[in-house]
Amino acid sequence: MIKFPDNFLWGAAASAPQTEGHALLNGKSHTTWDRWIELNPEKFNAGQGPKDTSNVYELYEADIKRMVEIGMNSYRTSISWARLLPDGKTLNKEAVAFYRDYFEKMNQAGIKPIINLFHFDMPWWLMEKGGWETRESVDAFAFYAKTAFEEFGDLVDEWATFNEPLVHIECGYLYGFHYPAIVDFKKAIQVGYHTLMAHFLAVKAYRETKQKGRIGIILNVTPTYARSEEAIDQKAKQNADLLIIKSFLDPCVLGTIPTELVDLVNEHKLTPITKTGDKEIIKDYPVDFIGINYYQPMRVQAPENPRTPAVTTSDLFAPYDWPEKRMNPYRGWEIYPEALYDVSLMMKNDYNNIPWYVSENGMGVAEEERFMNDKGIIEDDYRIEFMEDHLEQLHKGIEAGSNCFGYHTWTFVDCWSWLNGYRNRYGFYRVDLENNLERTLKKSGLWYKELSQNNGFEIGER
Ligand code: BGP
Repeated sequence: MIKFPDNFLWGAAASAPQTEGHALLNGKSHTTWDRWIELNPEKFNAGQGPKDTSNVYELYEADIKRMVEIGMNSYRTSISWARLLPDGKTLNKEAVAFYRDYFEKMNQAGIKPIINLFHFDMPWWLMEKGGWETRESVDAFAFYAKTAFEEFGDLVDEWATFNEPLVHIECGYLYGFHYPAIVDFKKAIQVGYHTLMAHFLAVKAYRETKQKGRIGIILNVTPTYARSEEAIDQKAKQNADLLIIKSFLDPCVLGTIPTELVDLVNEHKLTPITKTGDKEIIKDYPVDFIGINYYQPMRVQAPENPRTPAVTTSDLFAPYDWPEKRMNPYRGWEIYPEALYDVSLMMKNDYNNIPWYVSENGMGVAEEERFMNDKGIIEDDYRIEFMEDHLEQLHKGIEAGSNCFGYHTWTFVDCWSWLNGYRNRYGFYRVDLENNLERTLKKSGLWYKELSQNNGFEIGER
């Protein structure tokens, strides 16, 4: 039997844009997602957009009961910036009432809310001005963060500023999966820098408004694995570590942007515009904890024909396709639980053993109705196996002294996923799109209940 530390957080994560629905109702203004589907519906799987998400706006009370039913003691979701402050300045009273009731009901049910401020959902009014490309976005975000702390700080003890900031940077400015879907490395770095400063000004606002809880950031990082020990592959690893791992972890935890990263960015003529005083803010406002979303490892090799200055990240490090990899074929992601042990050690050894938790881990599978038994329950043993394998590695990391305080899965109820719509399902509860968004428990939900009740599980039982 492996046992996790006392008071371990067992729960799941989601986000406002992926669950709330009511995307253009109740005073909410457009985000980039709401606008993008109007402009380019063909980009979205089955034309499914944020309007079609699982209607938590109306169903949250019943959903909270479902959380309790499967033994969750915590839940992360986000506030929608465009709902709380539709024009960036004016408070939407209806949104305040909605979120207050949502968070209050969670607390009453013994579900600790962990509330995140930004999950890829840039308000359209700000995007029209350049979004994270402009410094204005940093101040606008700080105002939003301060408003959220003031409105909900009495109900929420755990806050996060951003979910996976690298994703809106890479997917929006390098890889084409998020609006504005352009390829511009220099803009990507500027967007990254402004995101980082927005994070810091939010933490500053948190400290200045003297909140009672903790604030952190959710990052998708793991150690990088290089193809070989050869110098060229190691150089690629070093570049990836700087851009993907250390770019946020170092300033957020250690209070500095690594000099090697500054040199790399300067060498490739990607230097962002900064402001006097930024360095001091970075030094003065470290986070209290880190959330780590982990799905797949990052494997790299030396790029074949790198350009200088680099035009995109593949000029600095190329993806490496490890021949021995195990795959989740639906999502196209490698399954490598061992990385959770490595990340535990990385947090312990390189980041002062700061408190951290697994803020997302899970397995997206398409057409899950194939696995439905005659009682209508989806027998998702693959998901249970996936999570047990990861938990075993995490447990090893905790035994080695890493300061991990919880494990959240992605996700609780099947949810909408950006361009992929409802193709891949991740939930402990199935959502029936044809039948009023009805939720049905999957086998993994029952397993999770047992896991959290026992605060552990029997290895090799299955
Ligand atoms: C993470 C995001 C989530 C979620 C998840 C699953 O990167 O934080 O928003 O979507 O990945 O990935 P996907 O939905 O792309 O299958």
